[in-house]
Amino acid sequence: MGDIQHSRPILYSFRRCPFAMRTRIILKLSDIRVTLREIELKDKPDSLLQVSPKATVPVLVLPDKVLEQSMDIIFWALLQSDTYNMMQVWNEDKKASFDFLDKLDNGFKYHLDRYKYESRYEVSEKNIHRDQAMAWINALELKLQSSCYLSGDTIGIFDYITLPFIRQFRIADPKWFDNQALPNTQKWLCEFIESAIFTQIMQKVPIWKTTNMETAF
Ligand SMILES: N[C@@H](CCC(=O)N[C@@H](CS)C(=O)NCC(=O)O)C(=O)O
Repeated sequence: MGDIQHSRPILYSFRRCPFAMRTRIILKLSDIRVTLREIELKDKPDSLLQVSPKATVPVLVLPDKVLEQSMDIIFWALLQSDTYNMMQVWNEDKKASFDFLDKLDNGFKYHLDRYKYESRYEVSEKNIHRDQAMAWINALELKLQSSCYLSGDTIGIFDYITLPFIRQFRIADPKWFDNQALPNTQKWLCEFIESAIFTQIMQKVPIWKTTNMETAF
């Protein structure tokens, strides 16, 4: 909480949403201050629906435009200030980068939802989706065998956009995940969960719609 500056961009966010998490990480690392409006997915505020009828989070409201996709917010933030030079590795092979993103946001996320939210989908297919998702994690494990991070020797954009989803995958069945032969992925995820940036972006904040309390983030 803190002194809210209304000239700041407004970020509609949901604490546990991996898309919103990755956006908050990059905003924080770019040192961009926003006014955070925490939402509940089941009870979205009208003002969010007005600026973004598709009604997913995150959404960033800027003076001249509304950014409705997590990666658009991330690219915008890194264009303002890329203190850790994160776009360099992204731009090295843009086609491969967008390919990676597609495998994460469409391929992996599809199976993750069907594994994690089994009550919404076919229960009998839960493990099929878990195994499909694992095929991609195994590819990450190989990559993490040859370099400390997905982005190379230092943590960067590929790690930050991916880690919140791997965390969610683990949470679906932590015991099972911890028993898999994924030493590099487990270490990488553990380091993230114990990091200062994770603590900062996961602080509990009041729901804006019900409390009228915005958060300086
Ligand atoms: N492609 C979007 C996906 C965002 C998304 O699907 N967010 C979920 C929460 S994790 C959401 O808002 N879902 C709407 C709902 O459940 O009503 C992005 O990258 O921002």
